[in-house]
Amino acid sequence: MNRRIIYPLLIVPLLLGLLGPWSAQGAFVQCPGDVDMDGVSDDPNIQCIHLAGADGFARMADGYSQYMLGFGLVDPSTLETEVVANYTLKSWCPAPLIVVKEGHELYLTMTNVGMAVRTDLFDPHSIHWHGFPHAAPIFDGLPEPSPTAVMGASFTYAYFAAQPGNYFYHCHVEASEHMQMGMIGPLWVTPAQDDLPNGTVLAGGFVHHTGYTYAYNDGDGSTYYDVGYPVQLTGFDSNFHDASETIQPLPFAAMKDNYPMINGRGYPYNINTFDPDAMPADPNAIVNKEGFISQRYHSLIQAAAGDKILLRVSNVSTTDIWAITTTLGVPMKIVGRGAELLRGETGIDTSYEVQVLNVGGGQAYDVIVDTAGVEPGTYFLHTTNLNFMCNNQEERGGLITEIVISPLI
Ligand SMILES: [Cu+2]
Repeated sequence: MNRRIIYPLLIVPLLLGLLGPWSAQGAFVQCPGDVDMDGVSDDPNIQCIHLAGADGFARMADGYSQYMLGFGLVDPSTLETEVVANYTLKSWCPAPLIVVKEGHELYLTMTNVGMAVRTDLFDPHSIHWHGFPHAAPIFDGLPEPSPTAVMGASFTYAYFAAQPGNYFYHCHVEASEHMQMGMIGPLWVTPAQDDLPNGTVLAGGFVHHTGYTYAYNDGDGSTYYDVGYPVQLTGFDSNFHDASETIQPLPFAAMKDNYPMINGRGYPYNINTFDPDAMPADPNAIVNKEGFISQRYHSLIQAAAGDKILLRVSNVSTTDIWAITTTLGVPMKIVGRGAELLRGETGIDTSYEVQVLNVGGGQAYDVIVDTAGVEPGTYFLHTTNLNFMCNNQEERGGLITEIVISPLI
């Protein structure tokens, strides 16, 4: 069946899903192709993800405990009746990384499990896939044309991942508030070119081998990379977060990030590579005041000399433009912007190289750093906005991370 026919038909059963939570039976997950009912689709072209919209806490790199809102990842084996109870205060900072293959379908269920700290509030939440092409308004997450999940309710968003690229998603309800509070996560669509048959010769004579990965369907291997990393640039304004926690008027006009972060942690917390899933718990783990590991992604960039590093950069700050650079001594090659390969309509290569990349709020870039010729050692990726290399009053923190180049073995 043609997809144009499938999608209008899909909307009806998904809308019926809105009725589910009213029966107070707990979360309502819709995962097409889940034949054995384990929460995972048995159709290899369908990916199901269940997120909990919640409040919670994060640990700033100077030790300060910060109240936040966010999304947590729900284990698909969780009983629907236990999602609200088990995922209260389990928000992640940033929200879980979602990776989808081009051509696959993503069914993203979001259950609003309420706010344990702000029991006076009844805010709904939504998911907005920022930059998603051809979004159906009903799945776009804007509170005006789209449903939003009130506390206790679930909503399943359906997407066809037609276009590879570096995206992010966030709650669009009271967006400047809920985004400042932390409801933002990275979302990547990997290109079909990754799955070409071994030995396929691309333009210019580039030979694809099984396991090769690319940022885009470039047709010539120009976006090939060996290792890829998220670089989510953001910041928390602790005055705003504290006002939210203590039920004070929110200082929107005075919003000012004083905890700049990469992937939800300031430096040097962000180079701590503890395993968040280790059992027993990793003694180096960064835990929040609830004893929960909410900051699960480190930012230590590791590569072997000669590797091409793909940095999936996004700026999700509600207040700041960030500029980043590295001390590697090689330029950053910008191959993608706004989830689009940098090519003109005639196919002309419009990628470019910079030493400093300016990233505005809501922008996303695909950056390739070629370490050929770089001596093994430890280097820095950092902001050139010197005032943002801090964790509030503590200097030499914030928007800094390390790049470790190891010798080629
Ligand atoms: Cu929200």
